[in-house]
Amino acid sequence: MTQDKREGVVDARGEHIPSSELHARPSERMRILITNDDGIHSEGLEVCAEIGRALSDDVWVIAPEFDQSGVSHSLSLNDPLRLREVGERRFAVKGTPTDCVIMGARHVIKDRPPDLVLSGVNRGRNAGEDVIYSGTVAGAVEGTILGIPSVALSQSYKSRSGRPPHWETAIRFAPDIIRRVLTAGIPRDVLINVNFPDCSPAEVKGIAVTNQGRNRQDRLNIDARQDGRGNDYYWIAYVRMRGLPPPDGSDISALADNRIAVTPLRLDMTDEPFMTKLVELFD
Ligand SMILES: [Mn+2]
Repeated sequence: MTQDKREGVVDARGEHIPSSELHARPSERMRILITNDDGIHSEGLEVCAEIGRALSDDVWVIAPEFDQSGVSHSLSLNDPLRLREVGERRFAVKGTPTDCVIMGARHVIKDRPPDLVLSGVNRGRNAGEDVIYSGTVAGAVEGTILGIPSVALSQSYKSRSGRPPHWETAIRFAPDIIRRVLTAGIPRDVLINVNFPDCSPAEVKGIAVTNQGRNRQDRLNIDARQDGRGNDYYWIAYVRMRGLPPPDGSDISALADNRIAVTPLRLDMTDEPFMTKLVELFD
């Protein structure tokens, strides 16, 4: 995106987006709300706070008490939200990432709501259909619904590798990516999903603007087991997939190529081409 006489921006297709359609530009002293889905004690949350502090000194952390990975956009309606102050500008909420963003923007810092929501950094990528299940992405979706520019951050890593994620890769590249995206301006009802590849900063091959890809459908399985008393129980299990995906402009193929995947996502999930067909069908 390029700036257009401060009246708006021109997007990648050369279309002009007026300023009224854009979120607020980064201010001198941005107020940043940090949340995640891995919980208040997760390493990635500290990584995200560090990324936030590289952008501003007004950083607030409001994150779930417990791991909320896979909760997607859950909203707690049947249980009370418990808010616990765990430090300066730092709170834990017994709830979901969505709850945390609402608690932040509408309660904890409602006197001056955040200029930016950062959600993550997730332990593991959120690419392809992961986006649908992801509590990390949901945190950024909620910020977007509330009219706040929002970015989801995820660090790819192989959970079975036995070594920690390359957090240094997210720390090294996230602040500049966020700064550049905010300067260009994020269209209203759009959020940015950033995935960092599973490699050291030196091995990163570049930044790719990507679409949301497709994971292999057969990778989710049920792992049936028995407990100590012979009763059946089950885990939803991911099956390891072999082979690299073909280069198709997606987040998944960019990550396989050690590139950072930057994907703009829309709140509006309407499929326009099929909508046109449906209109003909019901005409
Ligand atoms: Mn997670």
